[in-house]
Amino acid sequence: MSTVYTCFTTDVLHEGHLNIINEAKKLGDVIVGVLADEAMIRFNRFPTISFEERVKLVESIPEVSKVVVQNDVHYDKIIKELKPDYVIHGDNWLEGPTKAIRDRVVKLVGEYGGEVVDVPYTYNENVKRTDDRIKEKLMMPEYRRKRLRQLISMCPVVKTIEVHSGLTGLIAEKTIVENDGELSQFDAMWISSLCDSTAKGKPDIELVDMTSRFRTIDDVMEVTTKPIIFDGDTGGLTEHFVYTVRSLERMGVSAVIIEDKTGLKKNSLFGTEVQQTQDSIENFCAKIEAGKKVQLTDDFMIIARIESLILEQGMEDALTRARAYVKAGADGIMIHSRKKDPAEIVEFCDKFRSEDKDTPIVVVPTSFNTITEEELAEHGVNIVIYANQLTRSAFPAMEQTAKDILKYHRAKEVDDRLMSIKNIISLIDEL
Ligand code: SPV
Ligand code: MG
Repeated sequence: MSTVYTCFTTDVLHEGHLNIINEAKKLGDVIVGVLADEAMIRFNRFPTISFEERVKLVESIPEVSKVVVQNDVHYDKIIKELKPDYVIHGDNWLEGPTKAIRDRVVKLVGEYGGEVVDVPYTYNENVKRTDDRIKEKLMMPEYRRKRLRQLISMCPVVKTIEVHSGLTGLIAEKTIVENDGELSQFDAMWISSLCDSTAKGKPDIELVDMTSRFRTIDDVMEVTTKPIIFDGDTGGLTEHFVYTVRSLERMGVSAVIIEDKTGLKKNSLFGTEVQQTQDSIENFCAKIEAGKKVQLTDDFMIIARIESLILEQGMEDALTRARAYVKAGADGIMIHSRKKDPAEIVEFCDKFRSEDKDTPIVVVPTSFNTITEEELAEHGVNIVIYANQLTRSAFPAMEQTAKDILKYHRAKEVDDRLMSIKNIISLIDEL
């Protein structure tokens, strides 16, 4: 009897999956791989039910003879173990980033005379409704909020990109690339105070008020499912911060990062070139404690950001503050630096990790941009935030277009570098 292998990356079975199983059954004994949690995340399919529940779901299909775990989006290990006569999949993997997965499967099964079977992908109203329902579920506050903690425990490093609108949210949500056979995408989104203010043409001095910042969060949430880390600046007065925590938590934001500065806050990348005052350890701890006290779920995180290296107060001061903030209840530590050389960040992470193995560390490698995510993770970093690169790439492109239209008195000369009208109108999903 021939064996047929297929892998499911889903939480809900619909007729498309059952069609694949039926086609598989015609070819032989059906073995189904259930993709493990971490691989589901890499694949942009964040699980809404547990791995065990997904296994049970597949086991309930009568035509399936055996269910196995597939740990990686690539089939290499499982194919080497099972040597199936056929690997069957929807023909949607003939193009796009998943083509790399298919190419590897074709090569592997070819080595022992196996075959890849591409079944026409089922796409109809029912299937679309099921897909939409999973997406809607992931958008709900209770799912989105806890997703950051889940990611921290499941991924070596949580890759986070700045967003400040529905459009940038869509880029964070949908961009997925295939690089040397590996799929890569962003895990989370950062609502930067710098970029949220810049998008409004305002300075990054806590001038854009919370109502407006919440409006940005809402715009992003309307069109995305990924978890949100909110840049809470100084958190403001402790008496105000507690309300911010409640609002963010209720909206489904996963974390707020507050920095230990007081008075008129300026952007950290100015460093000591402008007047900035660091808060006392005592005051800042009281703010963290107050925030933790009002929070209603265990999911929400208050992350304390240390400005000692930015304000040239030294490594010892940074470490002393980290210890105190964790003791006050901080769920994570963000350490910031504006040096080009990542050495002081690495030193902080190594020293902090030698005494605290668990508290998540967050970094924003804007200045120290030569160090890779993998290297940062080796030093104990859990979350890497690309805090302003989308804004900084969009601005010069728009400015150049404006200049050229003024120069040529028409838009023909700029047209080649623009997104086509067809693409821009199909960028946005319709319900
Ligand atoms: C932001 O993105 O607003 C930040 C990070 O706070 S930084 O601009 O580097 O201070
Ligand atoms: Mg900021």
